[in-house]
Amino acid sequence: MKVNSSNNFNIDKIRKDFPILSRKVNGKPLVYLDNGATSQTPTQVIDVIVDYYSNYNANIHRGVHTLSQEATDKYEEARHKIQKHFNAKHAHEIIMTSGTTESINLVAHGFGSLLTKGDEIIVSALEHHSNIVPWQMLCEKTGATLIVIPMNDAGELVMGEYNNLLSENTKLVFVNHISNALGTINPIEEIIEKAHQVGAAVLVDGAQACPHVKPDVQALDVDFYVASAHKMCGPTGVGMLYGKEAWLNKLPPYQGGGEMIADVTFEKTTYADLPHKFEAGTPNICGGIAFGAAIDYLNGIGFESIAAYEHELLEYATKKLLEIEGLKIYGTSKNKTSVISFNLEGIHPYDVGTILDKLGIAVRTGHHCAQPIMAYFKIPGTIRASFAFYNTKEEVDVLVEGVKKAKMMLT
Ligand code: 7TS
Repeated sequence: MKVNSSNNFNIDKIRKDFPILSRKVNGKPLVYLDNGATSQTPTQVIDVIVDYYSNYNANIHRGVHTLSQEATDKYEEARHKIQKHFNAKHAHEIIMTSGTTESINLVAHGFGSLLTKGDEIIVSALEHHSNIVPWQMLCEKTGATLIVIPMNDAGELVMGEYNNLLSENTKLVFVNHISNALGTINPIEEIIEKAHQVGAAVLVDGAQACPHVKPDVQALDVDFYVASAHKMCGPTGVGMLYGKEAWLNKLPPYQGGGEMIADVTFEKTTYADLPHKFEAGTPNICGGIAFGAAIDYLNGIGFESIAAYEHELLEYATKKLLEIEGLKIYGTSKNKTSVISFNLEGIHPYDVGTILDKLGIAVRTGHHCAQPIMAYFKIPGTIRASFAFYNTKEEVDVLVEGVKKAKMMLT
């Protein structure tokens, strides 16, 4: 049995937790390297989903009956797990959402009533579209201006420029923790500290970071932090927004409806306390509970072990891929996670992705919802292999052979 150098990391045992990893695609063993898009789900989480629908499926926060109470208890237990995982001060600072995109839109909507003409929002050149478009919409609505921290050829933010962009007009800084397209880990500690010096709030998008690291929102002193369960071995359609209590109290509700009210008359409605003020309607109850189970699962493996193992995979894959002539990697920061975006000279990424799929290898090709990054490099897109802790060096070898084959077929 192989035991990795990282403590207690038993890759054979871990892979057995993921039933999907033993399926075949196009007659070949699946090599799943599209974890940046969505992660796979372990039996421990699948069992929780089956248990919910088999035993206590009911609406929450409203029934006196046993099933509703059981579902409510489990759902709130999941919120507490998320609170503990991110080290939020209060459970009511965790808002359950449908995912990162909704979390960002919730905050952007809230700032609609706080910003005016002349205010500035800073985003980074490394953002996913879901981190650009809501702020553009907010600027259109409020007259605020969107300003961008530039990047360099390694795919790193130019921090000197960031310092120059900050001013008393800066009201909000928005940056992802880790870039989905390049894997760059951004210096969020410094970004948060500098933004606070001019009185701006900071929202960090942790969608790509949370599968790899365990953020401590109090130590970071971040104002908002967002993530999606489906990139953390949980189900799709559920995610979280952490917000400092004071900020969440300041922002208006995002959606009106059931569950988010204290009192309703036709003349006036008063809103429920946190977190319910932001949780209108029936949520993804099963998803929320499964999100808690996914967090338990990841912590059971341990983030230090995950990071150490994934770093080995990254180094191994980078070295092997660079041996292929004409292969260029985009995103070469020393500070990056297990994502490799690359192209073969003169070959469209889509064509490579199609051949890899025939070989059972799942990668993402295209602009990765980060068109400004592709524009910077003047390319239509990349082939992106994004590794998780359940991938292996043998799978990297299959990828490398697949890329060689694709190159041969396409040149
Ligand atoms: N922010 C980042 C940094 C992301 O990578 C993604 C999804 C999102 C936000 C949106 O997350 P959602 O769960 O609300 O959809 N990124 C990707 C990707 O890289 N490939 O597919 C989805």
